[in-house]
Amino acid sequence: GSLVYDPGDPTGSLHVRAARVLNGNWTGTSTVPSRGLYPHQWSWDSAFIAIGLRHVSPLRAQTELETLLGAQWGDGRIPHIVFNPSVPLDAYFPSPDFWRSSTAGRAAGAPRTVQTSGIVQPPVHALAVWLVHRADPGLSRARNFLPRMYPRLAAWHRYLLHRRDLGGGGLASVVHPWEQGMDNSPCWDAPLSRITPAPARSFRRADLDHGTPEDRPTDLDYGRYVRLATDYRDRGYADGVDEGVARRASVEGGDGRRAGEFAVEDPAFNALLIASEHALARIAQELGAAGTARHARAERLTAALVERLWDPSAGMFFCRDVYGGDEDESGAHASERGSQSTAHASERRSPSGALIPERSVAGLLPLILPALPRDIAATLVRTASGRHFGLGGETRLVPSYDLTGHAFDPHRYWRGPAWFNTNWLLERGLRLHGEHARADGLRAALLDTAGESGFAEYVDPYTGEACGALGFSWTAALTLDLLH
Ligand code: 9YW
Repeated sequence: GSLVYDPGDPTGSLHVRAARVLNGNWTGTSTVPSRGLYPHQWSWDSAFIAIGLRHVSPLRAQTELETLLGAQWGDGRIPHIVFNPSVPLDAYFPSPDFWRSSTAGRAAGAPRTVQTSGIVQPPVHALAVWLVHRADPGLSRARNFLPRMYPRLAAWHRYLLHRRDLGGGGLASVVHPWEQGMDNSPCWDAPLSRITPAPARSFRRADLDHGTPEDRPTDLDYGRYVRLATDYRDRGYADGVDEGVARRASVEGGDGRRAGEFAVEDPAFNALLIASEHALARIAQELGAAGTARHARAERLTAALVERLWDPSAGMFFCRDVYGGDEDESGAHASERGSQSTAHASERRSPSGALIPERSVAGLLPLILPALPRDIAATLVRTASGRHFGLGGETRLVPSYDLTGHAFDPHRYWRGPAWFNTNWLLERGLRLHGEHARADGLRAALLDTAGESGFAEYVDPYTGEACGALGFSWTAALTLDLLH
């Protein structure tokens, strides 16, 4: 009811309409993802928003990122939500009184004045900072934008690559499905099934005031999200057993690193981290330092991504369930027990956990990486264009999940609908690897669908029918980026 513009207003060019959405969602210091459903600042949303906003206002784009990075924690983490203090507590769940960042997050260096969540989202930020700088280098230099952002981005990457290397193989793990950004992806079903849900009566979902329940995660999913977030908060948002404030002995594993019950290495999260590491190298060079060490690190991480998450028979990347695959209580890994065939050889080299055999769009997104081996890039393009995702054929936009998968639902959030940020990343990846015809087709479909759907949050991948919120910020922002 509090819309200050009509997101469905079809008058004006696509550019004018997209800019109008971003103006309507601007609060003065940042942009909300959507007026009704998401009334605060979200981390990866702000990065995508800034990438589009730079074409209409480089100053607002810089401010967007400065506001977010201003809420960074002392340990380097960038929180997934920065709360707007003027929004009523019951407008969004979980609210600041759930996360209690300034008290529960004190040991991890949470800010004292601004309230935030305690989990993170995909690290698109260095990439966004670099692209925003490039849009108006003069303004950027005049405002000292890069020198102010660089140390914060470096600390952010350090946090992810050190505190979050829970699998010990060099990649960052997410400790909650919300951290990866694709909240109810079927990839989380197996690792989540081990989590005891919080009772439904112990919390009240605010999202159902805005969305159709059929388009949203289920109550059972929510109970598990709440349990994981509560446990993380209650151990002071500590990531390793060594830094646990009030750690729970019952969840310590045999490898000495385990603090929580959920840890997943996700291909999209890590691909965005690697792309951002390349961007950080460019920022360092711009500031007069050598970027070579960072580029080299990004290449090593690309190799680790392939080593740990590539599944040659599926022709795409899978998630790794870091605490999965060890059914016996002692915590021994499957590959260390009995019957070892040659098929277990790769498991022995990367011993932690097991791959999750679910085809999510996340498993295609490493296509954005410049150092990806050529044969893997070619295989990803084939997989995207085949029956599981339908690029350039069966679907208008690439779905969030396997069209033939057991959990596919064309309307339920991250279990099938097509999203604009993931399709924008694929468009970039196709272009990077020389697939210009496919990239052009996807770009045209993105622009048509964004305009026709009223800049919807997500759409039916076959028909383009709007789902979720309208006037969604990253949809409008990435439309602007594709128009330039
Ligand atoms: C929620 C804001 C966020 C996105 C996530 C998306 C959703 C929040 O909205 O999560 O309450 O479910 O899954 O990726 O950042 O747009």
